[in-house]
Amino acid sequence: MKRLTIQRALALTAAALLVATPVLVRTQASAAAEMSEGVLCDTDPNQTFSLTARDGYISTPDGNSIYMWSYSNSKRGFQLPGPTLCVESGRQVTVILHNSLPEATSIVFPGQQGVKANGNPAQPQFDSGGSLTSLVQTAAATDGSVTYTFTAGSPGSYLYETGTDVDKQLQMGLYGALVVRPAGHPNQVNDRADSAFANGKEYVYLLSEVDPDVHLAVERNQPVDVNASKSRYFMINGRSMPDTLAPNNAPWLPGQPYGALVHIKPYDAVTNPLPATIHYLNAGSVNYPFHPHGSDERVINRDGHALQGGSGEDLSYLKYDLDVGPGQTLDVLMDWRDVEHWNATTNPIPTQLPAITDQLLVGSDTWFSESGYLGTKNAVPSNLTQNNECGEYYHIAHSHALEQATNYGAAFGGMMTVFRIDPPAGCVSQ
Ligand SMILES: [Cu+2]
Repeated sequence: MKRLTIQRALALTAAALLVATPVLVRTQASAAAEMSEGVLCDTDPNQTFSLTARDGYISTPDGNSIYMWSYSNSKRGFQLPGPTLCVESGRQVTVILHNSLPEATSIVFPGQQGVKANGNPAQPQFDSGGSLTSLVQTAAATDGSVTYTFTAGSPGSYLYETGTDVDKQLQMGLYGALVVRPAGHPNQVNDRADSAFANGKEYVYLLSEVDPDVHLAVERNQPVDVNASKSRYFMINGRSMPDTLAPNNAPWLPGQPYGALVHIKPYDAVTNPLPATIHYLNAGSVNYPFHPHGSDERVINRDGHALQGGSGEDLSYLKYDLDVGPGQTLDVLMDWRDVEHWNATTNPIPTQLPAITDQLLVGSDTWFSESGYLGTKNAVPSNLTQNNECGEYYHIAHSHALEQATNYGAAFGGMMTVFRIDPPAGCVSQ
């Protein structure tokens, strides 16, 4: 199976919205070795990155193909979003931008101080008539380049994005994530010890949107009216549901290398004490009220700064709906706690679960394991396909602006993914 179908996404979401029971999803775990889960960082010992602004295409789950502009690692091909750059706080960062696009472009680093462009202070650019042409020095069209340097600021996540013709170029895809890590503490979000996260359980959710009409006009070299723009696709890491569930580097999404499936085990004070972390970044033009089901998340950073008082008081807070504003970043810690400890023999769920056929939109397949117990996988009716590996749970997570949870208006899709919770012992297929 090359791709999760809309039908499955629909069934998944319907199940998640209607019943507080586990639903099923097929992951691509059996695929090639380079596929993975969680953040994929570009790193460099000298914190020097060479990016090329180039064009390419992304695919959407409804079969569309959209012309994009984006930053890529100069040694690799087109990708959306730009590479996730991971650096250490307090050290110099160098970003060399090469431009292969037909117009000038640039990068701004919101939240970073003392940015220089070709050794001069980064500053707005004006034409001879005094009109603003760019928020920062540019790389000229077709083959220009510019080098930006700065000292990486406080630990947390930041956007990097175009500072030139921003309404158009941001819509076209010129954005990426910058993760600044605390010096000496790569497994903490910020300098606070209580921001530690579990090894390998770090996720970036770079949220954005696409109006395909704008992209078609740019591809055809026609005039663009960004004021008339209406976005139709809403994405996490350049992908829309159900492509968000596919692993990193899924070969059928060559220009969209970053997945968005959170994959964890329940909190346990001894065996799994640390939470996962998710970095939410909004590269779009409207609020994205991102809404994970199943558990709150603890917001510990906003715009790259720890939420704490002047004396280090903890000002983090639990939130069920994360309102990520345009240009904003939120870093959260999340875990999943088996609060009820339901157990089929020692602590059974005190109600009769309705039959599968009463709960789901049943076609030739299903997501449901026929069991509400974590780690238990019951048989499904003979006409249905069992997609559950080991009785794992799935919780839907999506934009609660429901038009953003669509692919060109078709529910359910868009800015949506799932959080997968495996049984405490891990996932052993039954
Ligand atoms: Cu919801």
